[in-house]
Amino acid sequence: MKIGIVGATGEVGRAMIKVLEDFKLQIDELRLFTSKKSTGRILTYKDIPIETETLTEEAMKEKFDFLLFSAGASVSEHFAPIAAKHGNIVIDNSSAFRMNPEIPLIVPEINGYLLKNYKGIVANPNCSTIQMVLSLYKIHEKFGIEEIFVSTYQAVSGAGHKAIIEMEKQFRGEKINNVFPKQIAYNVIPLVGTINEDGFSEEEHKMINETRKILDDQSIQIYPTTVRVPVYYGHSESIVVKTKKEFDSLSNIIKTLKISENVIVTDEIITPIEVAGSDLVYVSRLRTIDNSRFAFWNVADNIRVGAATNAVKILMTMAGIL
Ligand code: 11C
Repeated sequence: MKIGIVGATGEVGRAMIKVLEDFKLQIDELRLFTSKKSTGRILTYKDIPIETETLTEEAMKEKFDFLLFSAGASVSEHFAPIAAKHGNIVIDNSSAFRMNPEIPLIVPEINGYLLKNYKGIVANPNCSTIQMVLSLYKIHEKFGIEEIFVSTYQAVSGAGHKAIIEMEKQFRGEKINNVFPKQIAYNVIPLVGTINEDGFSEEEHKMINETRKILDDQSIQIYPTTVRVPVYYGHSESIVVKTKKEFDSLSNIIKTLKISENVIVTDEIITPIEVAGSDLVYVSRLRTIDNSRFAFWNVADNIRVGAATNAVKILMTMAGIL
């Protein structure tokens, strides 16, 4: 396979290289594209050094088996259609095409079947959405979800490498505030992304709209509050779900969660630092409120489960190896 990664030096781009290694794909050629600023850096794939090259329209017109994009929405908006027009499959981690009705928004375990015979641009969902729907898709299939109340505790890596640097500088006492609207070190910020006219943030809108599209159900009511916390890797979510059908007992919920692919249900208390580097979603603190409402704590690596691993699983689904 010939694969290209656009945005290769970013948090997600680097994780994509690592996930391709970990999943032991047969890759004949791996090309790493970046902005001019990051061109010429040496990254390694299976200990092989690869020099990053500048992203150009010409490069996107070459024939690739797959192009993985993670360089922000404006880069995707410009370059992904050029690549797709030239017959390439683009798996795009930005928000650029997610809500486009023509473009599939995919979590392979849930709706990978939509990729059968599909070519063109495929959208990879937002990190906080992916880990939530992975825990809930079987519950939705079995009991129907009416409402989801979710508060997130999102790691700084979700905002990119510069966000990590900003947090570290603040921990060292530097007064710097370029990425986040408030100090993140020793603090929490109840806003991820910009705020919309309706009072909900961009991240909250993503959780609402993307969940409905992936679960293919516009009737699900979702009430998110997205919060940034001073954690390096791993988003956590406190989730309360109301189902349409009664589930009778907690054991029915546990049984259903246990058949959800790549989800671990545990009695232990799971924290983000413990799941960094994992490709699984961890459900803990599970409890019922009544026969149609339950609550849990949902944790996953935002860069792997929430971005790179999902993108590589899309690739593997389309290549017929998953
Ligand atoms: C964060 N969820 O944690 C965001 C990052 O639409 O893919 C992911 C942005 C996106 O800041």
